[in-house]
Amino acid sequence: MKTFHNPHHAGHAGQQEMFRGRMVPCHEVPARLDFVLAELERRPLGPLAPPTVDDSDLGAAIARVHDPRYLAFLATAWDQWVAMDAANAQRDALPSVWPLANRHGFRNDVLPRNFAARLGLFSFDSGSPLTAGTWAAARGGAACALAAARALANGDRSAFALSRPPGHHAGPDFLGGYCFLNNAAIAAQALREAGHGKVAVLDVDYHHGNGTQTIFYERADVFTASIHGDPATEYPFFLGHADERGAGAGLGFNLNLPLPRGSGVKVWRAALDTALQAVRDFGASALVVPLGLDTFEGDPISGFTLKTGDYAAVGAALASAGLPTVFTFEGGYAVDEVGTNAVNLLEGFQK
Ligand code: SP5
Ligand code: ZN
Repeated sequence: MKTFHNPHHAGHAGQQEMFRGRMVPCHEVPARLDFVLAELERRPLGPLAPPTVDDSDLGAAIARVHDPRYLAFLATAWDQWVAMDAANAQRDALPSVWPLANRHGFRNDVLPRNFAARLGLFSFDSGSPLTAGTWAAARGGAACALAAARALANGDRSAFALSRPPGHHAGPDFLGGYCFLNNAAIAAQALREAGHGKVAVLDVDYHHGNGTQTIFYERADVFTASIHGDPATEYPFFLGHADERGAGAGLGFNLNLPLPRGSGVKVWRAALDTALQAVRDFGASALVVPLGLDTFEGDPISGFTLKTGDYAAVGAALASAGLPTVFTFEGGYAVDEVGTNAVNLLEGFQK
């Protein structure tokens, strides 16, 4: 399979995230991607290249899944942050105030004149620093997703969008969970437009793909499934429960498979079989897999116990769906092992 890697990823390098009342070093660091690249050099899956998509195509593909007001904010957020105070150029932007969306009549139709308020309006956590290079990196990641979808349209069986920042927590008009643009959703939408009538997204990151779920929640043409830590105890907490099945025309086209923290490979693989059966029943002709490796036992912020030796079989199980497949790189914070685990899975898929 071809791998598209994002040459702008390292420009997004947050310093710190908020955790339990303190600022701690970011988990989502450039070295994550470098470890995957290094492993791909040792064990190539196929050609490796930066994405070549033209700027206006890319802008259009992004605008198919994100709101214009959010994109206008994100494109200039860094400049707005620095305009607020020149000293901000040395610091990342993090939100500290949020509307209670859909509750108590809080408004989200009025764009606040204060930057901190705008940042809060378009985000849901204080763990996702916005830096000078964030927009270029996020756009480069989206370009990888679009290039991967196009590779499938040109007949490739699979493609890997090796991008960071990750994407599956980013919604139509919100960032969070280290994510800014939803690469998996961009790939899924591009596959729809390339002629696939039904596309499935099967999210295997430890965390619920709340952004992707939200983007497609009322649609019957994109089936979304996610296997993740139970939001009753695990991030992102406010979405990802089993009773969220879609709405309107999309009712029945979202499947959440929350598992207790501490779950091991046996339970996880059973959930994967359930999700794969649902993808078959849906009748998708293409698949997008938001590929998080934070199900790994050594992950510092997650709670499943999959082992390095388990991932090849996960890849083989995903291949058993028999569908053209785009993988997007999502979480996985055991930096030293993330490359081995990712390539194990992708090799298992390709065998
Ligand atoms: C893409 C992705 O995997 N995003 C995950 C975002 C998780 N952010 C919240 C992390 C909270 C960390 N808490 C555990 C720290 C233990 N030392
Ligand atoms: Zn994750």
